Amino acid sequence: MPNPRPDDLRHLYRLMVTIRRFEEVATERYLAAGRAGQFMGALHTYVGEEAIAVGVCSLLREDDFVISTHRGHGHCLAKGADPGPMLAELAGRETGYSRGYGGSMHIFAPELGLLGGNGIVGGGMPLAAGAAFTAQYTGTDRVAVCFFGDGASKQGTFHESFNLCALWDLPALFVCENNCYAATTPVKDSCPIVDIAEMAHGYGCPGVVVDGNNVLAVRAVAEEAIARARAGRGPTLIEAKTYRMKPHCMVIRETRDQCELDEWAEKDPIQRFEAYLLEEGGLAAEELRGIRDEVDTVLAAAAAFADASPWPDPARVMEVLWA
Ligand SMILES: Cc1ncc(C[n+]2csc(CCOP(=O)(O)OP(=O)(O)O)c2C)c(N)n1
Ligand SMILES: [Mg+2]
Repeated sequence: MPNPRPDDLRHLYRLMVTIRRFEEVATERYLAAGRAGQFMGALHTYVGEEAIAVGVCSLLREDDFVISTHRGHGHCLAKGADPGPMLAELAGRETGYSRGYGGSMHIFAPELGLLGGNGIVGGGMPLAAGAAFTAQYTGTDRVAVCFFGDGASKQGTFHESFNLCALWDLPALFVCENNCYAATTPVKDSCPIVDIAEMAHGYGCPGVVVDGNNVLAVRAVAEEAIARARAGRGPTLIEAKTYRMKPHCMVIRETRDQCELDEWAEKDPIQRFEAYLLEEGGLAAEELRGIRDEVDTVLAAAAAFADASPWPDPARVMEVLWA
């Protein structure tokens, strides 16, 4: 894969910073709501995993499908979602992507190819197989990307869905975000093999391990897998090794060892990409600061938009959102 152009590098950086800052703003707002006696539902942040969604989604077209998870804000933003309606959804407002009915785990924007987050671990995989089937059956070269966690790879849905995609050469990409834990369960306590990617070989498909904290490495493996899917050669399983830098969600206290947290903090995907951009990408520190400032401005406007938005009308609660 040729080195990305400076414009591509800026785009990747902006997206990664947008995801990080979105999660920070969402966390602040969640805590503030709690102090005010309101509960905003679940909030699982993607801090530390930004390189995966950005590396993969930056290669997708708008008409490609993305099937997300309970930890899905990064997937949505990387696929082109607007932080305003996203924060509005988190706040339960009418202007949210799911009209405020879904919250953090149910951001759904079919116009962007986003087929939703999912509160059911492993629930997205059959949807991804269905989307990939649709792409093939209707004679398009669209692809379906299914993000899921290491924990979800132990669900039957993974095996059923991957098997079908392999059998019918469906244009799917399964991206396992192995962040070392499923809630508080370490992956070594639930998985008999070191590399989840190996599971693809049982279905005669490529399974690739990649450093999930390196956006350019993720992009390189995703490019090959997407090309394979578009060419009608079937699915690939990418296992992106990463780490979530925050607790599982807002209501579970940190259980992980501090040394381990410190070790992974050294591999922060944004800091690593910044170092690359400055040393090899030809971008200046001032330019990166400018991008971060722009992202802050966008997120401040998004929060103001959410706060100024109306609550959903209870009289319309039974209306079908998407026919
Ligand atoms: C079918 C099902 N089982 C259990 C849960 C509770 N639960 C929510 S998130 C989670 C951990 C999922 O781990 P993983 O797939 O590795 O994703 P991560 O949270 O690490 O991103 C669990 C067990 C659930 N939501 N759905
Ligand atoms: Mg996990």
